[in-house]
Amino acid sequence: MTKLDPAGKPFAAAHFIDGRAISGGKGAFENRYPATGELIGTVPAADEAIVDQAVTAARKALKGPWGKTSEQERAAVLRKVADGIMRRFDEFLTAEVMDTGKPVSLASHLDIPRGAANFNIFADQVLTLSAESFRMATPDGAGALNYALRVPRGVIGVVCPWNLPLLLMTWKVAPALACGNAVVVKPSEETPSTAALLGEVMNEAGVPPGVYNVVQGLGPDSAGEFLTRHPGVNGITFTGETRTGEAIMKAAATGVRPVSFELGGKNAALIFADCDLDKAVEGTIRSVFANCGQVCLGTERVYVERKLFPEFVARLKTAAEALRAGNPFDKATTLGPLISQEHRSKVLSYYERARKEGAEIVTGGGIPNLKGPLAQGSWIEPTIWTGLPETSAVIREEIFGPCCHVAPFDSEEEAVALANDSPYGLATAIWTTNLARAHRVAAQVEVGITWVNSWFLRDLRTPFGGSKQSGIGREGGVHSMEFYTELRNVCIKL
Ligand code: NAD
Ligand code: 6OD
Repeated sequence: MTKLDPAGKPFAAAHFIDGRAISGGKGAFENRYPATGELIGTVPAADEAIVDQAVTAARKALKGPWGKTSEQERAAVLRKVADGIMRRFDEFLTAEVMDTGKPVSLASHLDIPRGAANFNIFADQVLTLSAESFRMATPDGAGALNYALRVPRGVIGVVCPWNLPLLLMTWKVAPALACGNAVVVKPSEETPSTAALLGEVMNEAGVPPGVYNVVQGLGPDSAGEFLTRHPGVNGITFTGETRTGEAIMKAAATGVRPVSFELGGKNAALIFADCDLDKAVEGTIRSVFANCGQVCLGTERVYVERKLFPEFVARLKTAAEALRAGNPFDKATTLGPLISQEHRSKVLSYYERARKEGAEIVTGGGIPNLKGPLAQGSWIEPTIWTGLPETSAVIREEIFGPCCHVAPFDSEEEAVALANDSPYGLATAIWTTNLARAHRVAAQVEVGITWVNSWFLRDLRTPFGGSKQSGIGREGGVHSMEFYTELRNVCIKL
């Protein structure tokens, strides 16, 4: 047990198949606490046989009572799952913090409540789900009636990242189950625990065995690849890096399986001189540094109208330096570590690149000097640069760390052009008090999600997803239901 964990033994992650936690497969991988680097568990990695066992259990469940449930019955079960997460809040919180190192101040407000909220919103959605009908004329005058039936797709493969593990996994599992599918989840190898713990909650809520399954493992030549190329999987939903999405899309091509992808981003914030400065600084600090910058919607490019530029950079520096790194279980901690030493090396390589390319380092740029057990964790300084050319890899590539580059702009047109100059198109934050400008700019930025005077403010009924290389499809509200069901038209000659 780690010296920093006040809540007891971390949850031991395993596969969860047909209603039971099981181990086995091909070897195992380590689960480390990012704040200290301590080993907190050894997790079995699924081989092809384990993945096949999970997919077979899911197929069998679809043929059992689950396949005959009504929308009302499934909504009631989903609400029990939401209640189960809230009842075991502290266990989920400890497991998530131990896996990720994120501060409890964040996980207790975002990750765990959203895990429960995802089940409640899709319990609501499934009760109002409809499909169209059309009457048509026929030559004999009798006419015909068309109506569409909405049916579950079948077995959904759910491949998840490590940054918001419970939130992003349940964002897909909840609508998939609401629509009557069965799922096989592949959590990230960095964060195996909450998906396994959710298996216990599924049992407590009365979800039949085989409806919710979890296979642990890595990506290529491991559980991720075995799951996505398994012919018993009818659809794949994935959140993660764009390059991984390309590999999964190739796997899905065999058997022509549909995909829904939420991928990477290199998101811009546009700060106009007419903004409410306090709110713009506070919002930008959150969008750059929340979850130690490991949020796909996070800002890594900040563009500020020139006359506000010096003051905004100075305010951002002060606020970034006030972030408090420390024990994630301490409620006053506002900045956790990165997910792993490997990820820290990647982020540090961009810090080095920025230095070599002549960036002005406004703050940060290195590793903080933490004492005691934290000294072995994957900590990194929050970092702000200015002065790099827009062609720099630091400005073009997703870093996924607590850092941003700030550059000035002179006109609204220039701000829009800068925001759009990216292969990604996930999110933009616009800070202005000019409502006409807000509408004008929001209509021109090539992204799936635009926030005006806010960031990561989520109504779960709204379409969520990315343009360009940031994703395929939209999830959220009725859009999730579109992916997790198939429409079958019935034409009745009257
Ligand atoms: P990742 O792509 O490395 O891994 C995601 C998952 O895919 C893991 O479970 C991994 O094991 C699995 N995987 C890897 N290779 C695979 C393969 N060949 N076949 C099948 N599965 C494979 O992503 P990550 O590092 O876990 O997460 C960070 C990335 O996720 C960032 O790029 C971030 O922007 C993105 N992300 C996007 C969103 C969004 O909503 N658009 C949300 C969160 C994270
Ligand atoms: O809020 C959500 O539904 C969502 N998918 C958030 C994604 C955050 C990315 O890190």
